[in-house]
Amino acid sequence: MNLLIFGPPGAGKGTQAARIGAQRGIPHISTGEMLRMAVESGSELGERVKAIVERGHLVSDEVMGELVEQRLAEPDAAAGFLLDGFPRTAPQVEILDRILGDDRRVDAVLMLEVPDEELVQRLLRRASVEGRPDDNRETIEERLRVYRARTAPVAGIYQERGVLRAVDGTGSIDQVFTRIEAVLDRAAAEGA
Ligand code: B4P
Repeated sequence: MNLLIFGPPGAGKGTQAARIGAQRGIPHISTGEMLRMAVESGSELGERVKAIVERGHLVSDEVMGELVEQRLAEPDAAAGFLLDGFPRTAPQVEILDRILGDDRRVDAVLMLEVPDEELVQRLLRRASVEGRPDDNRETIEERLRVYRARTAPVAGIYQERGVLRAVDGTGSIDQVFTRIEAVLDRAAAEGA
């Protein structure tokens, strides 16, 4: 299955994607993680994106498209993948369509729904545990603003294509995972 996981910052995308990927035997491809690794390694790409990510802004569609295209060309993604954090803008949807071409398509888009107050609490909690530079109150507000303005419209595109699957992202990590499994089993039964 070719899957996308979608939702606001702090909705649990990375958390759930790691489990889904392991359970279904498909690679979990997180664009946020790819960017953080580039920053940590001090590569030329890392130098270019560091300030953008730390301010909670979006890296350009062209750079993200190249990164995802290279990753999806690797052999482990041929039989299915779970993309986490991409596409994050309407132009990135078009880029993904082009990368997948006529032979591959997105089978289901999992959209995790969590109220804003809970998102902020989760990210502030993570800030105290992991110290990610983009997890501070000011940047979190900015990431939520960017999400509403630029990323939320992506859901409408996949809704129109009939592949969007909303999942309640509140409750424990196990509870959310159980809901996702049920949604994916249903999607598979419907021939996705
Ligand atoms: P991401 O890494 O995608 O950051 P995120 O939206 O915060 O999601 P993440 O997966 O890390 O967190 P999760 O919700 O799982 O992106 C980081 C940055 O990279 C972006 O701001 C942007 O600058 C850049 N970027 C990435 N992709 C891009 C693209 N395509 N185009 C342009 N720029 C791009 O979890 C959050 C916390 O909640 C965790 O601490 C987790 O433990 C906790 N949690 C999860 N589920 C929970 C639950 N059920 N109950 C309680 N806590 C829970």
